[in-house]
Amino acid sequence: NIQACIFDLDGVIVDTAVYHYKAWKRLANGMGFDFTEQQNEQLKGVSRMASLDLILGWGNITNKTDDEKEQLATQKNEWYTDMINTMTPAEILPGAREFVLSCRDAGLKTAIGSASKNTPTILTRLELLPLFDAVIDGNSVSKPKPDPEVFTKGAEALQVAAANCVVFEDAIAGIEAAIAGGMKAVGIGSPDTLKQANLVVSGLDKMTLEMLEEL
Ligand code: B16
Ligand code: MG
Repeated sequence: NIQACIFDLDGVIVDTAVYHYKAWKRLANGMGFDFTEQQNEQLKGVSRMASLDLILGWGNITNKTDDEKEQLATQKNEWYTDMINTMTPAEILPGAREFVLSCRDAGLKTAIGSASKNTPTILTRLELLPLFDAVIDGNSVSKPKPDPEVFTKGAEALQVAAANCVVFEDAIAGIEAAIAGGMKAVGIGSPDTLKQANLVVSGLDKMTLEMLEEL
């Protein structure tokens, strides 16, 4: 009874996490500290300002005003957008384009549900915009994952009931958001991390339409 597939962007369709990491690392290094790739895992699916708060905490930096935080986030985003502005369709993760196309061929609706305000740029660079019936992103939601808002708005835009939607997510907060919204959740990554998901695969290249029927 699955009628719609809603895809997270970063970590599911494309690996922008490496670019986010480079930009945040440069920002942290400029303030005199560093953080690990493992800490970077905690930033996945987390909004820009919430990510900054986590990073400042790791550096024990407690004296930034809201204005200064705004400037830091803007600086990071400039470095980040410099990198994503040169992305090409070759950077689409294995099987992602093919799986979305097979969903559409089978008559399922497709949408993007991402925390990123850079979603339109990324989808344009990857030439993927025509593959989605709706795009809900960081520009159109007020409550970050694990709040289900981004996916609930996606289901509404597609005019499909939540129970008939499946969400594909690489972040724990994203899986929680899908479940909280009354949807099925497929984790992209490791079953040890994404415990709440109905099913976990290593990537969309391992996903088939038959697997949707068993959710
Ligand atoms: P931006 P997703 C998330 O995208 C990223 O995983 C997260 O690392 C990032 O901080 C967030 O978008 C906001 O991105 O700074 O571009 O608005 O995984 O929800 O597609
Ligand atoms: Mg993600």
